[in-house]
Amino acid sequence: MAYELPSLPYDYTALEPAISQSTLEFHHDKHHAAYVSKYNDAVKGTDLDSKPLEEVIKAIAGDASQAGLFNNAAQAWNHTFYWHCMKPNGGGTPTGELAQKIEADFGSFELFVEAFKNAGATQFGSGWAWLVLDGDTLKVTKTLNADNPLTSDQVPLLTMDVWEHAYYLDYQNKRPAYIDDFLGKLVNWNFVAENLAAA
Ligand code: MN3
Repeated sequence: MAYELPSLPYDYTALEPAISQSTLEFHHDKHHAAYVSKYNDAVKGTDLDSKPLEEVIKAIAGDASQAGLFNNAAQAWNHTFYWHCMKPNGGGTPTGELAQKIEADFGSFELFVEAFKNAGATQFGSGWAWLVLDGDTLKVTKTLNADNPLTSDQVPLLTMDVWEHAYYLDYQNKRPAYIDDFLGKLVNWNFVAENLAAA
């Protein structure tokens, strides 16, 4: 049961100028596609082949003998989730239950922003910044390389890719500028609110 590379939920030019068509073409059609393809090759013929991606990720997390399969499974999942975390004319502030929960758990939206920017900027090397629901509490976390919060029993609500391939064509070494645009112009708060409501 091959996992199919999902299409982007918007056009390749939809996030310009914050994220260029060229970045989305390389990031989705080359990087994400490669993770999916390598995952399918690695899972084929194993007893995990019939399982959904989330279950495979949870089943083999921390198993050093399955590191290759895990990395490609998690990167396939992370990227699909990441595309939905952005939208054209995104950014701004969340509303409703999500806004109240962020205020309650971080003190204010500004303090959440500070924590999320800090997580993205201080992830040394490649990885991801996340907003997760951990038990009943919202938390900001960061993970290295392919790791994701599903393996810590946390519910991912929002993620930002901070691998260089996510921003280098548009921002070169200026990761903080990419992070500012991600929060200010790209975040799809409706998607984040849906994830919280479903958690
Ligand atoms: Mn990436």
